[in-house]
Amino acid sequence: MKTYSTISLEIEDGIALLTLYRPDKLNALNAQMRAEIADAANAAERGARVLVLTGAGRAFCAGQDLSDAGNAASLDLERVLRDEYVPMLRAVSECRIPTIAAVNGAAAGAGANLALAADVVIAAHSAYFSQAFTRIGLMPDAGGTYWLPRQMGAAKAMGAALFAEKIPAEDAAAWGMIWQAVPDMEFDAHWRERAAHLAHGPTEAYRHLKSALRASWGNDEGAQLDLEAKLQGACGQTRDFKEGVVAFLDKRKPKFEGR
Ligand code: LHQ
Repeated sequence: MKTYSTISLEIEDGIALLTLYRPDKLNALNAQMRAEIADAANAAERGARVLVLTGAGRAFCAGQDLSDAGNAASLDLERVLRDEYVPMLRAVSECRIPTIAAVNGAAAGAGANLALAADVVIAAHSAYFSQAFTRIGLMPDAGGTYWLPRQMGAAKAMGAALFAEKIPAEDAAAWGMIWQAVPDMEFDAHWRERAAHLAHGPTEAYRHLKSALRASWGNDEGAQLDLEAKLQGACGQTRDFKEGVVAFLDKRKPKFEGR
């Protein structure tokens, strides 16, 4: 397994666990970390059946490292976003296996939006999300203007972006921004159980449902029905579908192999 300097990646029992590992900086993103996250997400896609992103220490990720290269204000933001953030975000959002962001603490700026790039966000009750950007004179980036209105509606998205307040995990869940907020004591066991569930699921069906749900934003009903037919046709060719039906008829739990 490759070693990284700003993250760790462990793959076990079909679960790839990517831990952001700069705890003294609240896992703020520097250039090295962006490249390593992209690389690790690609490796996870090849070697696991689910990818989990989490943070070491008390935060998930505090967004752009504002002390990077001396001072983030001297960065060419457009270049950094295009060349470094986009590949990282797309490696997560377009990952062919299910992705979970296990948000253990603060998720601010690009750190919040990195979490939103995952398929499922599970947050500890003590965690929070902040579109911190306007506090430093920026607008949301790293996919925030794409995901926020889609996940929690235009009104909440606009408020979150303009006020840049901390949104507690439970509010984030109530507003539809994330999948679930769970008590701190249960958080670790909970996301591990969810990850194991997906790691033993019908991986091809997950892959197709992800692309269908994503495509729905740009499709009309007819196009979407057509896409569903095509992708369900592909699901129907898998061993997991056959196993699912046989297991149902045998009244037992299916044993999915992910193909
Ligand atoms: C940090 C950071 C950090 C460096 C905490 N950087 N050290 C994209 C393109 C390119 C450039 C521009 O930006 C973007 C997108 C973005 O992400 S912009 C938004 C960047 N992020 C932020 O503005 C959030 C900054 N951080 C905070 O507001 C706070 O740290 C939060 C609210 C996350 C947590 O507050 P506290 O729990 O009170 O912790 P703290 O502020 O004391 O931080 C602990 C340490 O972590 C501290 O270092 P120190 O040496 O004093 O212990 C901070 O300086 C460091 N840290 N965030 N983004």
